[in-house]
Parts: sequence; C-alpha cells; structure tokens
Amino acid sequence: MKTVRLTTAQALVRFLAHQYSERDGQEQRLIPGVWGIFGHGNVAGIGQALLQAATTGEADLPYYLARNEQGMVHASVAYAKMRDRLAAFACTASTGPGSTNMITGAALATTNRLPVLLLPSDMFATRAADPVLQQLEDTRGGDVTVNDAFRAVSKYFDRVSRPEQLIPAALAAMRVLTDPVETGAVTLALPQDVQAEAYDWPVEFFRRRVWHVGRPVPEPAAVERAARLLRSAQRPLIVAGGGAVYSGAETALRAFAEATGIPVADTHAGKGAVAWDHPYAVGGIGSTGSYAANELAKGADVVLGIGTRYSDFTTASHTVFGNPDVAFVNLNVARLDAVKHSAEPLVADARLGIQALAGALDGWEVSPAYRRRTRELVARNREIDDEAFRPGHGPLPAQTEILGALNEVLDDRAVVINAAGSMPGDLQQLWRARDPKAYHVEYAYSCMGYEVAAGVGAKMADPSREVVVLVGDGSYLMMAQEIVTMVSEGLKVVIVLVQNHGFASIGALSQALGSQRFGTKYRYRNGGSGHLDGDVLPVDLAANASSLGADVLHAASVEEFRSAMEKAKAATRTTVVHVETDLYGPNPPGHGWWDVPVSQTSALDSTRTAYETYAAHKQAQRHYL
Ligand SMILES: Cc1ncc(C[n+]2csc(CCOP(=O)(O)OP(=O)(O)O)c2C)c(N)n1
Ligand SMILES: [Mg+2]
Repeated sequence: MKTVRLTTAQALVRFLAHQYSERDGQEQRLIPGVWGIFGHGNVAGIGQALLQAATTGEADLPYYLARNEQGMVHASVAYAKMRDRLAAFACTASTGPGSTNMITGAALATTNRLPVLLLPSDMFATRAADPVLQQLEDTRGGDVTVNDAFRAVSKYFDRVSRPEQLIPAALAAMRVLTDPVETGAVTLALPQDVQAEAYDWPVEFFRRRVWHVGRPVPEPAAVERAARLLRSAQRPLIVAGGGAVYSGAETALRAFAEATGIPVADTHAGKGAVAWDHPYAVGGIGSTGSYAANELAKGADVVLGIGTRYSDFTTASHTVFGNPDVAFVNLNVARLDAVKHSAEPLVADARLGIQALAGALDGWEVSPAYRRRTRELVARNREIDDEAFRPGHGPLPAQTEILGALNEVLDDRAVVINAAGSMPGDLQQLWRARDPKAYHVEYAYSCMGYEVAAGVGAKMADPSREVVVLVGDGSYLMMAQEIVTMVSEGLKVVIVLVQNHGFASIGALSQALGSQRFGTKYRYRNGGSGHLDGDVLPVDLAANASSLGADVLHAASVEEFRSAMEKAKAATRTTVVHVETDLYGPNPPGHGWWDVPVSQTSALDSTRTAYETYAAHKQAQRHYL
C-alpha cells in the first residue's frame, strides 16, 4: 500500500481539498475553504497545515479569518444556503471558548438543515499536560470535554483521538453533509496533540471524491395515494417551504400551480420559490402570514406541503388550518416531515415529486369559483400591503415604509438577509421576492447576530448579487464585528441598520401578553421608577459601524433612505445605511396567532386580560389527526 507521511491536520486539509459535490451533472467544491480563528489548540496543528498547503500548493484550501467564531459559522451557513446545500465551509476554532463559541452556529445550521463542518480543537488525547488552559476538569470522567456540548446540536459528532480515526470520521462527515435528509452541523473534535501527530496515510484517502447529491424518486403507489386525495379537494392549498428552493423546484412548482389552479403560500425558507406577483402566489402563511394565505388556510380541505417542516410559525401554532376535516399531503425528502399532521406522505425530492404529481393529476384542476376567490383575496391583500408601505404613519418612518422603499430600489436578484426581531414578520408579509435567493431570512433558529455575518457568506457565495443585510439595533449589538471581515475581504455588502432603541418585536409581544414591554427598551435606568425606562442612550451605532471600517450613510426620512440606498448600490465598499424608525410601528396587521403562554394567575390587570385572550385563542389549537 502506498502511503504518505503527514500530520492528522495536514491529512485533513489535503482530504478536504479533494471533496466535490455533484447534482444534475454539475460538480463544485464541497469544501471551498476554511474559516478560522487561531489559538492554542489549532494554531500549530491546522494552522501549520493550512500554511503548508498554501505555501507548497499541495492542497488548495483557502483560509478566511473571522472576528468571532459564532460569526464564522453563520457566514458558512449563509454560504451553504445560497449554494442550495451543495457546498459547505469548514470552521476551525481554538480549544475551549473558541470552540464553544461555535455551538450557537451549530444549532442554527442543524435547525435550518444547512451543512457546515466544524472542527473544534480538543484536549490532549494523551492527557500529558492536563489540565491545560481552558480545559474543563470533570469529576464524572476524564473523557468529558466542553466539546461534548456539540453532540446535542450536531448531525454527526466524532472525536478523532488517534490519527487513523480520521479516515472513517472524515468520510462519515462528508456523507452527512451531502445528505439532504441528514444534513446540518457536522463536528469533528480534534485533540491538539493529535492534530500535530504524524501518520502514514494510504494515498487513496486523498483521491478526488465526488459526493452525488441525489434526487430521490417518489414511490408510484405513494404518488397515486397523494393524487387521489388531491383530486378529492375543493379548496386545496400549497405550502412551499425551503425544500422547494433547495431542490430548485421553482419552475415545476409554477407550472403545477398554473395547471391545477392551486394557490401557493410560502414559509420563510420557501419564499421566492414562486414570484410574489405570480397569479397563484398568495404570500406568507402562519403566525406572521398574509391575509390571503391565512384566509385560504382557514378553509383549505387538502394542504399540499412541499419541503416544509411545519414550524409553529407556519401553522400559527396549529391554528391556521381551520377546516375540521383538513387533510395533508406532504412532499418531502425527509420522512420526518413527510408524515407530519397525519399526512399522506410523499417521500421524494421536491422537484421530482411535483412533476410526478403533475402527471398523476393531468387534466384535473380547481373550480373556476376557487380560482376567482384566490384572485379576490390577492387583490385585497395588495391593498393591505400598500397601506403598510404608505408613507406618513408618524414623525419617524415606520419600518414598513422602509421595507416598501427597499422593495422598489432593489432589483430582482438582490438578496435581503434577516433573522430576528420585528423584521422577519414584516418581511414575510411584505417582501416582494421574484427570485428563489432574494429572500434570505433565517427563521428556523431566528438567531440575533446572524445578519451581518451571513452577509459575508452570502456575498462570497454569489458576488454577482447585491447583498443587503437588514439588521435591527439589538441584533447589530449582538454581532456586528464581521463588518471588519467584509472590509478585509473586500466584500461589498449593504447593511441597513434599523435603529429603534430596543426590541420592537419582543416589546410588542410583551405588551400583547400583558407584560407591558418590560425590559425591552435600550434606555437609562430611571432613578424614579427604578426601571429601564429613562432617556434614550447616547449610543451611535453609525459611528460604531464607521469605526469598524464601513462607509456610513444617514437617512432621517423615507426619501433620504431611498437616495442613500441608491448611493449604497453604486458604492464599491461595505456601506451601512443608518435609519431611525419608530419602535411602536405600526407593523402590518396580524392575521395569525402564535402560542406564547401567558401567566395563568397574576396580580397585574394587564396580564389577566392577556390571559383571557390567550385562553380564547387556545381553543382553536388542535392536532391534525
Ligand atoms: C440570540 C438571540 N437572543 C434572543 C432572542 C430573542 N429575541 C428575538 S427578537 C429580539 C429583539 C431584537 O431586537 P432588534 O434586533 O433591535 O429588532 P427589533 O425587534 O427592534 O425589530 C430578541 C431579544 C433571539 N432571537 N436571539
Ligand atoms: Mg430594535
């Protein structure tokens, strides 16, 4: 057997540089590079291996330096999302805090079913120097390390305690990353001594490998069952989720909706699968859904879920489907999702599944009356959206006015990124996506801090698109430091920083639930009340962004915002557009409910009243059996 002597880290770098994914005949690098922040644990192991690869040219694996380990995982996940899960970065972190900083990112990746390869450094396998700096000494066992915390949030976890373990571990990691059902965070914990240890590796380990990402075909009998149920429907509704986008099912979905007349509602991950102004597009569904989609959901007798995991925001916590006899057909590559809500499951790739259903339903369509109803609801919906976009709601621009202006100034290929706060809800109703990559809202983990970091990954994934990060002041304060990464990598991203001095989202939620916006504003502590309801703080986030190296534009009105956006579009550097908006909205009218339990007993009138409303809503909640 021919072997080559390398350290474990050198072998891993060489292996990763030779992995490719393939779908529909198109190959691309599966692991296009490595993000990292060095410290003890990876500086000498992986760090040396990356330097050696770059110096000798023996492996092509570019290195990117992030400013926070959580940020680099977000950037990687955003990249994978843009690439329909066909490419994923690796992330190397130092021992202890550097590594555990990646756990939130890992949870986000796994929750969103997006691939990322995490390489946390681990304690000495030999235990020669225990306890090393940043080591958790655990009385329960010598093999427990902080990296065990990754197990709960990873789809695959392995600790490479001996060099030769890397071979099965690395192959398993690639299998999971490229499996659309299994994918998420994959973690290979690398003890720092093992990274530097030499071994004679079989050269075949480093051969070029192509991981075929399949399109599982539906079982004919399952197609028949699903088609039978759909044919029986009078008021069917499609819910398009992320799977529709990742499988590239937009064209098939559009044709299917046109042929059958079934209206298409979308989830956050599915928005853009059908263009917003397509005649059968009825907008976002669920807790923050649109009027048209939620009205149709109320009466729907058969719901065809395509690539959706039916999160509580999609089902409005199991209240949005109001028909007592509603039945489901779920087309999903994952059986986990296909069987949800006692559905007729259709386990398959979204695109192939839609095509199979189209064949089986050939000639069948909804009634002209139902087509008319869809048209009427969409027309009414348009009026509601236009009212939200209308300027002049108050002295400060409302967020909806900003979103209206943004809809107009951005072209169809622009990508808007958001994850947390009041914007995801507004966007789900109001964003006018025409392209499957135009709406990049991470709403599975809804992680504050995702936005700016994700801008880095999204721009790297497709530099030809304008990438626009929408970020609230709260989310910005959690993680803005990847602006420095944008600047150093020369990535032109536009960041719209929406300053409202606190949490518009959780503030409104708190108020609705009888908790009076308690603790949701960024204010001085008030000597009189003892609460955080004093004056606005002297915080200048625009100056902060400027200090990180971005160009900054100020907008005090919707008109100024429009012209700032035109300048930002023309810019060649990372540009922040800072706009003050009204913390109190107004936001678009709500058409759905979200189950957030209210205290059953309370000394506060506001809470007692909120509990009555909560209990009334609870009546509508049900399992779909
Ligand atoms: C990491 C993280 N912590 C806490 C939350 C809960 N949370 C959701 S939205 C929000 C406030 C967001 O504030 P901001 O970014 O200013 O947006 P706004 O609500 O003002 O639109 C909080 C605290 C979260 N989603 N993520
Ligand atoms: Mg805010």
